[in-house]
Amino acid sequence: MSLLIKNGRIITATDAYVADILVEGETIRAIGKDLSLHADETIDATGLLVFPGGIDPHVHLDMPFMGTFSSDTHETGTRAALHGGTTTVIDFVLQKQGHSLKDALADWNSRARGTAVGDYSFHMAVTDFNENTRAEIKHMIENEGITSFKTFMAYKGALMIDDRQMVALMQEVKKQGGMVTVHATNGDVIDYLVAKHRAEGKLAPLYHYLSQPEMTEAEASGRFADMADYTGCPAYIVHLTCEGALNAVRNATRRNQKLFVETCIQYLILDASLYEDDFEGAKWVMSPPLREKKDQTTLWAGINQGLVQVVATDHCPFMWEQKLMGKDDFSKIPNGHPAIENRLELLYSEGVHTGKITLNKYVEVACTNPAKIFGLFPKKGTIAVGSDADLVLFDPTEKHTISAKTHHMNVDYSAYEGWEITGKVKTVLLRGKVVIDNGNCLVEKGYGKFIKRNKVSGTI
Ligand code: DUC
Ligand code: ZN
Ligand code: ZN
Ligand code: ZN
Repeated sequence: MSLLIKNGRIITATDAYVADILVEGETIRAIGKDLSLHADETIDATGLLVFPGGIDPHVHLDMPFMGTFSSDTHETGTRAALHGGTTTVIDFVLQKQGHSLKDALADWNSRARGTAVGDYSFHMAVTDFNENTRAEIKHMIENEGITSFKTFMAYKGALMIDDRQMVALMQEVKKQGGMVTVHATNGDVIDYLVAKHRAEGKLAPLYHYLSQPEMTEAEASGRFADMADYTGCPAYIVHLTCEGALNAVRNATRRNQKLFVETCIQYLILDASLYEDDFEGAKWVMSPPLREKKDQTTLWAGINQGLVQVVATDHCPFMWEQKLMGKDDFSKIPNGHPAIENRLELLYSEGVHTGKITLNKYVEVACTNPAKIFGLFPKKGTIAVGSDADLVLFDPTEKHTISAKTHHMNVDYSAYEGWEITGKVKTVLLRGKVVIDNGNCLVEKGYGKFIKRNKVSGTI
């Protein structure tokens, strides 16, 4: 089966030019001007931009968390991702403290295999690093294609590891050719502030925000960077939100360290004023919380300076009824918000359309860098001969409005309800097949494949 995409404006992290793309089977066979090759089907992309399929390296699908499960399954979450132009996601397997990584992986495989609609991979969250876990790291990297290991410096008692475990994990992961990633906030300080606010009867969502001040993130980011530098382990900070944390990273770049930074779309475009409005603010209760306008400015600048390499989502949706678990106590509101479907269109509309970032930068942070950093490149993350034909045909002028009434995520509200967007995903190809056409999903559950990742070098 072959497919010719004619006359689209191809955008990669470095180039922008009008050309044709010949897709044969699952991969790109040729790219060129006015290709006069035979194809079984032709798509006219005149006037459209052609991006590589988006890669969201930070999503939580069907995840047990805070006494419930995130509401998107691997089926609904990856299908919604495809609607929004994201063809590959990296989801998190959570080790249970006292149990093995192997058991955790089996658990996630049983829910994702044969269910996902879009392609996916896993990070392994190490929540209990001991001699048994140590022996499993090599197996994960060499045999399972899982080359990144997530850690939490918060959520004590469930997910958090201490610094002793962190340094030991980093040494082992470095030895085996992997990367350590981190949720970098100071869990002890946060736990103290949560307890203090609760004791004072301050129970509204606003106090979720006030229990995680910028300092808690800046301190942990700096501490993590120092440990990574000491061990020489390639490292990655997920969902960095604020100026203080980015300044800690600036210090790390001075010593030429292999440290990458991800922010998420919400931290670029939403701010903490959303918490002022009674319980409605629960829609944006996530960790870390939304920050200030000055932090948005810092993050956009960080993207342009190359200090922030990735824009992800931390997609972790909960139904409104689940959010209501915390209606009398902010500390019981499940943390997370839905964005897997909206990331690319929001980043285009708020970033490229407003002139904050270039089209090339857009592709770099949403597609190419996640692929390079996490060992998916050049199979994924770019438009090149031999790469998977994961492509997004995008109309840069079409306007539309985000709403829970029309989104495809399994969640009954939108964190961006009523947002007017310029630019729309029209057609999406995943491994050579048209999976989304004008709002319709053309493949069934099970089309998505688990993608084994390569070892990481810590360079891009
Ligand atoms: N933060 C969230 O908001 N949700 C999932 C986990 C996390 O760290
Ligand atoms: Zn849609
Ligand atoms: Zn996190
Ligand atoms: Zn997360």
